[in-house]
Amino acid sequence: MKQLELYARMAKARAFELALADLWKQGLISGEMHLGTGEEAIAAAITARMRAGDAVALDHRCTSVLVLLGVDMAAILKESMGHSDGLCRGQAGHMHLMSQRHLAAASGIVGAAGPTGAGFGLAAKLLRRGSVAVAFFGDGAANQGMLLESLNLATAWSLPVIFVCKDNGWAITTNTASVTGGDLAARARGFGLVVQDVDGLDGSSVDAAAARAFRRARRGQGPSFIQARCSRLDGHFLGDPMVKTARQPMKQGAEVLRKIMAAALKSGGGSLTDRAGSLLSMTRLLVKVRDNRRGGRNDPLVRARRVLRRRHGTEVSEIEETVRNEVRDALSLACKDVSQWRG
Ligand SMILES: Cc1ncc(C[n+]2csc(CCOP(=O)(O)OP(=O)(O)O)c2C)c(N)n1
Ligand SMILES: [Mg+2]
Repeated sequence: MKQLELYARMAKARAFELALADLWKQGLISGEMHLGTGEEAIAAAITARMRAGDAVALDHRCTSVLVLLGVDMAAILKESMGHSDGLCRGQAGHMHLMSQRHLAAASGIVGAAGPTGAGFGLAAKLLRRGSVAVAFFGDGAANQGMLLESLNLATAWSLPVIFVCKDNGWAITTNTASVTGGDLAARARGFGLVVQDVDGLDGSSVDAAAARAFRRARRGQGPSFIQARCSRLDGHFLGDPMVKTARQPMKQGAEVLRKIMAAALKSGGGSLTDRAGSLLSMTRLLVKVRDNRRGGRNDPLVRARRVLRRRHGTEVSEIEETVRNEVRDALSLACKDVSQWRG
């Protein structure tokens, strides 16, 4: 059954990223850690339609897609920990993971998935007819010039590229609507792409859009743009202060409020009405952030489980057990090697 298959993929992606989060919390991964929690339905549905010869360009939230394409989980874990035996010999970290065998390349340069995806699309058109390139990027990236240039070339050259915009509404602390002129779907349509706007928290909706986009691309009918609306469940990075404030308003928010009130009482700057307005919009944003919590109503796994639970409860539990075991095995393999390496 398609929904169970999608759920199994989503659960695997989630279990893997929770393992990454654990390693990061233990201090075994240095630097920022960006998880794709909230994007699992998108990753699951799109990767399920990919086959050998298809290529994928990824952004800084790349691990779910790589895992679902079958990249070795222990190798990704080792890479994230900087192990010389990792997927990219410890040189890539978690944001620049690549696998030549899977034709997959990630970049932390926001918007880079556009040109990389278009390049993969050109290679598919010239060298591997019937193959497809997928470019995953965020709503923030959709305002980058190089991404817009890629949309243009993809239609001008009728490249078999599927541009997947994972629209979570944020670019770090910027509410992307506040810096986006017009709307992304209309913009992509303006470049001549076929556009679909879908609920990215629902695997079946993404799957239906993916079916159409892959069919077009494989038949040589040109590029598509899927705008998939999703959530950012763990903030921009792990330990995101905005998430901490939103989720523990009494603890964190009081301090923020104290500073804002102190600033409001000082003379100069905006009027009291302006400041009150800012405070109100900030509170609204924090409520939005609070609602997007893992395990909450905007969590795609919670939604999928709710649909499946009644009729397929046993299968759901089995799936969860299986993916937990797979990830645990990868984790113990990766960490065994790490302790040898560190010792
Ligand atoms: C060219 C470039 N500019 C800025 C940054 C800093 N930066 C990292 S992630 C990010 C936000 C990206 O937002 P979006 O594309 O919506 O992805 P999201 O983090 O929401 O998944 C920014 C601005 C960067 N890495 N590269
Ligand atoms: Mg975003």
